[in-house]
Amino acid sequence: MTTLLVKGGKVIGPSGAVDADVLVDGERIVSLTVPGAITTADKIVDATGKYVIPGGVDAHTHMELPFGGTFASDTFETGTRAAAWGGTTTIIDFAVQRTGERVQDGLAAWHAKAAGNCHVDYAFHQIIGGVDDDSLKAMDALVAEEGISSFKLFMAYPGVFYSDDGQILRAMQKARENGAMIMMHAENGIAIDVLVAQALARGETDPIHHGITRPAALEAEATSRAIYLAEVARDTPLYIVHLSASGALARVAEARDAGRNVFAETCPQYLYLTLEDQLGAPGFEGAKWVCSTPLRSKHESHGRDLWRGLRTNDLSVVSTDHCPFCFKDQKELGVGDFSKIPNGIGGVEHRVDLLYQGVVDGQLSLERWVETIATTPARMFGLYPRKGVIAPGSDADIVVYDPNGRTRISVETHHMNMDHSAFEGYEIAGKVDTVISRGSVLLADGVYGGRKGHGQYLRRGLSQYLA
Ligand code: DUC
Ligand code: ZN
Ligand code: ZN
Repeated sequence: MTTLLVKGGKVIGPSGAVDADVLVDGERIVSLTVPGAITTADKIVDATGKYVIPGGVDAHTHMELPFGGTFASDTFETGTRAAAWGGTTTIIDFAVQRTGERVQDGLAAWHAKAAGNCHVDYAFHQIIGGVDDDSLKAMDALVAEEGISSFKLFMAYPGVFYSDDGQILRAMQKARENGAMIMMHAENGIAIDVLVAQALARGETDPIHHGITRPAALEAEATSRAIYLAEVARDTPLYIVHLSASGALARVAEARDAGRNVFAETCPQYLYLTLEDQLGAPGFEGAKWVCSTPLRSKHESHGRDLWRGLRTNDLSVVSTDHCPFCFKDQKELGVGDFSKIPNGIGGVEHRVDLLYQGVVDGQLSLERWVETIATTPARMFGLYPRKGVIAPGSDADIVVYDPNGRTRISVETHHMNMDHSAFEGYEIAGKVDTVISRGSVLLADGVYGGRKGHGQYLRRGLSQYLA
């Protein structure tokens, strides 16, 4: 087998930073040694002056998601290639069961989209769009046979993905039996639809009204309800996706303080972007930032509280909710009616960099950066220690990160299949230098050497993060 040595770098792990060389044999890491102990290998990557971190694990992406009359614009091929460019070597995408469809058929459709097309390894969560006897039975089969141990339910989007409280409770009870994690889109969609209809009747059609009609209180209310329902289902593990607001965070923190198996992720857009500055951009421009949960007001405490939540582990994971739509022809479906703008922001390429900027800004330690972008998502969703850590026996998914490099985010240079960037012009004081996936060098010296079909489907176990 081919050996590869990553030498001279500072390896960042859960217990801190150590100067170590990393030896890879084939697809696996075989050892960490004192610097200079091994001098020969088939290939040598010089990481002197750089950080050596586990490949990023993005636990929330939507390649090719059908939504709002169109499809998310990244395929598994383009989206996983962009992920690789940005230092993410594992994605967990959401297979979709739409109301009226069999869960197994939705899953098979997702395998067909992804198989043979991915540049990095991939796994699936399953969206349950119709909780009934059949889909509940399917949940057992997916956990036992398919390596899918997490199920997303929606308290929003009535008529599309929405589950009512009784359906949610039934799915939670099922998860309590089979050990799965329930992932929740926590917004009160019934109340939101009333606010949307009232806004449109008043002629309020611009993109900013997407945010105004999805107030933070309705995220906090749904988060609280989900936490109570999970308690009734005998403390089913619950993971709140794309948490964006202080009130919802406070509900999660309370539950965690009480020792509950309640977790949450946030996304870079909620840490950096706001209702006023992006969603409120002049004319129809704000459509680029229409996503749900929405961007929040800069005049409230959300951004500051989310960074704090990442430090205190009330927020355990940073994912992207990567769901790109082009401005032309896709976002434009909502000209004159914000409710018809497809919901989603693309960012799978930028999460590792944007969170490193949090280290530079003093918001996160180096260890916490690695935990939130790689180690904890791997543990949360049953991929550890194969993924998320630099350790003997783990997959050789390694990123060399250059703290002296610079990254400028732009549609001109990104690799996602989008005609704009949600983070246009952002400058990061760091740079993804080298990306290795299962021992194969995908990116080095600015040259991409990955290929579609390299990425393999990962069967996941149960969460390894439970109290
Ligand atoms: N939110 C989005 O912004 N896009 C897709 C689905 C979702 O919940
Ligand atoms: Zn969602
Ligand atoms: Zn999502």
